[in-house]
Amino acid sequence: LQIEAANEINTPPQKTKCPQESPLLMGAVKLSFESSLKLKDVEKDNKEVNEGEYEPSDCTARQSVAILIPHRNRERHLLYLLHHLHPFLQRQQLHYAIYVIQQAGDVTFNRAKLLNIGYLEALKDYNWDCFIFHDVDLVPENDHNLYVCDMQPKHLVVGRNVTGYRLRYKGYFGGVTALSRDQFFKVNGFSNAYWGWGGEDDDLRIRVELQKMKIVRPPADVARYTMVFHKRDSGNEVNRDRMRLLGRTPQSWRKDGLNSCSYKTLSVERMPLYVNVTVDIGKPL
Ligand code: UD2
Ligand code: MN
Repeated sequence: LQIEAANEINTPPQKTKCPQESPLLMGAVKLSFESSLKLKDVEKDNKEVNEGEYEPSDCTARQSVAILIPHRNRERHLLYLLHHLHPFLQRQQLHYAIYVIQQAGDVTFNRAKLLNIGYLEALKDYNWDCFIFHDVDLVPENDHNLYVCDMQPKHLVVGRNVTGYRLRYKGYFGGVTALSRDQFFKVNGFSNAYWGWGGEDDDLRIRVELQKMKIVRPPADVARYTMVFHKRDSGNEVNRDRMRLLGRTPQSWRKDGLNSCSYKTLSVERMPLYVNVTVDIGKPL
């Protein structure tokens, strides 16, 4: 009797695994982009988020997911994304954290390198199962578009409002993708060599294909996004070298990627709704 009593006191209430399908999902939701929205409001709406991280209180999440957002000078887009993404991820009953990887200075933007850095830095906090590589301006419209990793690398953006919700081209792998820790490691991450706009997403597709992996996509009716309107940023001009770079990916991927990603971390700020990692990534050779 005494032993049983002791057990009752010492055993914490067992959380069971969250269900295969979350009961909290709502399907397609109406998105709002209010110009009056403030960071303080979004913080108030998301009190359960702690330094960008959240886990369900009543069950154990099936995956731990790091959301990586490359960023410079798109504060408004970031605010809209945080506003929608936190409740969206919570309805999916995930253990997650949001990382914003901020390129310091005004040298040409390098989305892919920032995402490599996000992967490396996030793994210093926790052994995340899954990584979502996420443009700052894309807001998911339907929470059945699950932010988890599959057996194969996953492309989550089949359609966007601005392109009539159709896949841009066969093999398109831009915008938002989900790769497990191992899948991303296996392809040596992104190339670090793409400065400016374009090509880095196709390069990652080639890496995935070289590993005999196959890109999967959710059904078109759920893999839908609204892209907040924007023009091409200054400092992110079209990369004229991208076709040449894409031609040599099969030769270069082993030595250009996670294993050659050099940078200087300038700060890691643990904000209420995200971890802000500011980095000096150098400049094009
Ligand atoms: C497309 C792809 C994107 C990437 C890009 C080419 C889609 C939906 N997206 O985006 O994934 O492959 O082409 O590089 O197809 N950013 C900043 N500040 C800047 C510049 C870029 O924060 O000054 C970040 C931000 O997260 C942005 C992303 O980089 O969403 C991609 O840049 P973009 O939105 O200007 O390019 P876009 O929409 O053509
Ligand atoms: Mn965009």
